[in-house]
Amino acid sequence: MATNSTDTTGEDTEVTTESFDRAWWKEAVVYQIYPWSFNDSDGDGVGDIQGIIEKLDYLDDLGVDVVWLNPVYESPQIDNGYDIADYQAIHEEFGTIEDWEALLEGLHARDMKLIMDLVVNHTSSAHEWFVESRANPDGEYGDYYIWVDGDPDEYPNNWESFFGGPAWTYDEQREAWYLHLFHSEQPDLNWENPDLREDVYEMMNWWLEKGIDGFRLDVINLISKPDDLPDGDPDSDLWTGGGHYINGPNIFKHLGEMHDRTFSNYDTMTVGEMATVDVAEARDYTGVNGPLDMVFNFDHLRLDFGPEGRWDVGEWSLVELKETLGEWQTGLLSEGWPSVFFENHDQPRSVSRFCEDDRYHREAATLLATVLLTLRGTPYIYQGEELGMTNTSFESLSEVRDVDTIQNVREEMDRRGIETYEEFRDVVEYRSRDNARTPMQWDASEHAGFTDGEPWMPTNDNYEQLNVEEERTDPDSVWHYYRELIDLRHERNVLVYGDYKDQLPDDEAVWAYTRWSGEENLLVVCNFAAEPIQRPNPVDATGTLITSNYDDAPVDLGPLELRPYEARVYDLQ
Ligand code: TEU
Repeated sequence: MATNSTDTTGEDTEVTTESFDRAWWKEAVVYQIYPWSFNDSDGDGVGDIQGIIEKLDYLDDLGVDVVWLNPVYESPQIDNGYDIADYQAIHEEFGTIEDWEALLEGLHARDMKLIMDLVVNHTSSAHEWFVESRANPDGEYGDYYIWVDGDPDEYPNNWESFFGGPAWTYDEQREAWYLHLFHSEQPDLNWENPDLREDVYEMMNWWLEKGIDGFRLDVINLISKPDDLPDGDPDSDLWTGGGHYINGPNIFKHLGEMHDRTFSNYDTMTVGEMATVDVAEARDYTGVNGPLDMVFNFDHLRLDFGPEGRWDVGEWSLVELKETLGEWQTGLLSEGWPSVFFENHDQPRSVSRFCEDDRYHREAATLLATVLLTLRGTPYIYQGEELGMTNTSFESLSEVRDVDTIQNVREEMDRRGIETYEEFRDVVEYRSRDNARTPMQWDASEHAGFTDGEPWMPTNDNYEQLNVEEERTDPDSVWHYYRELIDLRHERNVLVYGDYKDQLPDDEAVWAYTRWSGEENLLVVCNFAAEPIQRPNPVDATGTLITSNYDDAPVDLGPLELRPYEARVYDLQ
């Protein structure tokens, strides 16, 4: 972890674990901004940095502490910015470096911090390094990517791309294969090359010198590939080949070096996105000697995969969700630090996914807010989640913009013999990353106040009722509840650092957990069912209500009569 970023002036507590070392990034609430869809200031239909600047007071009012900005670097935008052509330039549609500097200044002036998205598993094929690399194998950049000579009719191995199809493309110019774990225009960098590593560190230090407060590191546990590039196991790997390069052979060496050469010299926070990672590995990544502050893991967001995988909808159960998230709550107690999130730009909207987004929309969205903001770890709110934004609909595949959905859906339909989009529509509408990418809903005016032009992607139909303006005037809204819970988290350190215990692990409808530290002891109770439910008091204690998503919840803790999606937080005596 970034050791010099840890403030060890923590209050005395009975527990003396490393996790009780205080740090600003443990106490922070993070808000994720997807620049494509946040706010368009110039009417071209695409969000931009000036648009974000216009909304800084909005973020300040909500009470968040850190902004994670999805990639804004120069890019052909095949994968909405995750294909970077120049790490040190801003994509023209988003603005200029001066705009970006004004954004950083505006955030810092409001005591908020900024973390940038670091995408260094791959670049765009338009990056100068790749252009040079394919043109000149013996030149300076010849070895910056993963090239394999060989027969153009024979793939170097059976690895699959995350976006469907083989992870290899034959390049006619260099007459060799190159690896791309994502799109063919996102070639993977060769982290075994020390010159590449130096260039990456130099670029990271350039951003750190500009005053940023950290990085979200894109698919960072994929960067180390074994030299011999062996075949993967199609039966046991989530992505064929993944067993060889997920947490690959030199991952700790590379990340340790990166840590030492870059962010450990600054007061930063770092969060590594991990394709798959278990709790023990996460402890190694985020513990005392680990290179990162925290990781994103996706175990809880795979519970609803069907037998055919991600492009199949399966049944998830609350018992499994509690078990999965609970393991991360308790497993990173004495070492390491968890992150907590239900949404990001790659995931469907949580209220549509885990609850229901019509009848009890407000109750369901606030129930999820309660969990997000009262679990242990740093919470991440994705833009629009604070309104309870919902999944959208796609009449046909041509309405889908996301390259991951388009490629995977075509391949899956082919593989499974599904002939028409209609037959597959429910799955696409449930799972597509585009669900998270519809424009932010600011008000009831045309295109939800996101743009004066034609938006790059249509707004969700429900924007006239579900928008910031509406919710800010309604004291009972999802937005106001988020604000209240963010305040509560800031006031009560037990919510940040306290221990976690599930009081009813086998209950199929109620999630009831305690959080305690020193003298403070809290109980959170959430009814995940769309109907009323009765339960005895889950703890042997009395308690006083702190907050609830129903305004007439009883003040004293006793036997529980919970209404649909009711959530309550109690102080225990
Ligand atoms: O995501 C990695 C990744 O695994 C997703 O693409 C995946 O499709 C999703 O999590 C569902 O499992 C990161 C970025 O967040 C994503 O937007 C990029 O497309 C991807 O890396 C490539 O840079």
